[in-house]
Amino acid sequence: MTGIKEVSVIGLGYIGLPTAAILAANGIRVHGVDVNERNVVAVNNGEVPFVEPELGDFVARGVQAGMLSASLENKAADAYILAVPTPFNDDYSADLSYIEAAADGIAPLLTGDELVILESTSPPGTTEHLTRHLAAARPDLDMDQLLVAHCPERVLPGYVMKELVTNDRIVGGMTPRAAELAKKLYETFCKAEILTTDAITAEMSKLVENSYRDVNIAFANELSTISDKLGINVWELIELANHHPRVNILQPGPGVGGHCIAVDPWFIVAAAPDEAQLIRQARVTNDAKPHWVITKTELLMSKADNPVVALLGLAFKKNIDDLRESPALQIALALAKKNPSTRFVISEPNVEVLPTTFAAMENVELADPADAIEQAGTVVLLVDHDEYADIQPGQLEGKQVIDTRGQWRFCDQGTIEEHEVMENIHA
Ligand code: SAJ
Repeated sequence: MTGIKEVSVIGLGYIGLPTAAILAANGIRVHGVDVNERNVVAVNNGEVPFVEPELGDFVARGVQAGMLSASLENKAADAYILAVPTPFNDDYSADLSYIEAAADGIAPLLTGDELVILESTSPPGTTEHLTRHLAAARPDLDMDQLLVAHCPERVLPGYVMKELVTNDRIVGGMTPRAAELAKKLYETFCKAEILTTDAITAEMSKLVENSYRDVNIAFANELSTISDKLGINVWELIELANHHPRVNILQPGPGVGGHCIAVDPWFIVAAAPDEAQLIRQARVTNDAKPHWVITKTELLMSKADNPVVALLGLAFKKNIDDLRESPALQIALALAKKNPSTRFVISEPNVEVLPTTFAAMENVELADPADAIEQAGTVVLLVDHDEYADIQPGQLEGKQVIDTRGQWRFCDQGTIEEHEVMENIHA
């Protein structure tokens, strides 16, 4: 038992809402707070304002059982979980204004011995900054009693409700007591190992995990451009190299999207600019990949018999509807803008209309994948959605093709210039 009966979760987004819902399912009364009225209304109706498998059931059950509610206003609780965004500024330093605003919201409610947990991915030192911010807002309180901890989220979008239970967690306390109490709270739903440490190590561990992945993807993306130059099929190359027992190269793609892997490494760079050379270069390499795909596509377009271009996928990764920070979207927008007289037929099976960023463009339309391919002389696969797995070599015959994800192994991303679909190459 934690002694914690009521928790307030500030920020009902991709992390806050699943955390609120799973706590509610495990006997904790949860009050969610969000600045967006749409989110608040949705939650109180037992609905989820975004796509995340299984979350809808949890929210509906929590609300029905009277264990989960939401509002625009903060409410006093035994523990507060802050799950608000930490975007970066133009100079790549972190924008802590959302954390500060959340702290300002709860400060008047504190009595002095509550647990305050920061879940937002944050630069090293942020939990301490939060503690000082609360202390400055409430000079009347004895801050030694206040228990502040950092417990970074590590769940993969699309698998959040499972990974909340099965992923190991790191809990870093400003004091050992804060870490222990936070650990007890997470034990109510997390069945994996919960490891305690200090706050700054927990902050760094989260950033390091995502940077590790970013560096590995940058290596794969660099291999894809090297392979292109040397006329090697990068997918086959990586598959072969990964047969070594100690090699595990990730997959190249059109770039790295999402709100985590493309952001978090910058927090390390900002904290240690002279030392974080490799981490910075990985960001630069991955950010350059969409431009490489754009150039490559334009080259293919100039060789195609038919001027229409099919772009397959806009999401930042497979089988999700999330278009934010998506390299596929970035590529599609840039191509359509740079080539106003070319018609782009776009497929994205997870959305019903094109995003408003395309609104002023008359040369784009949404279509299903088979239609898009049939109409086009150039086909660019940007996301490896399941819907594209069945596309047959025959459908691409005679077309210029670039497969940025290696979904169609019969296509060799490396030698696009002389590209003709190589039917039956693996037959
Ligand atoms: N990608 C590649 N090649 C790969 C793997 C991914 O190009 O081999 C691209 C994806 O297409 C996507 C981007 O990288 O554009 C990020 O996708 P992802 O699936 O690697 O990660 P996210 O951003 O969905 O979630 C990550 C996860 N972190 C790690 O795996 C270390 C997740 O566990 C974190 O909770 C999440 O970041 C977060 O919120 O920080």
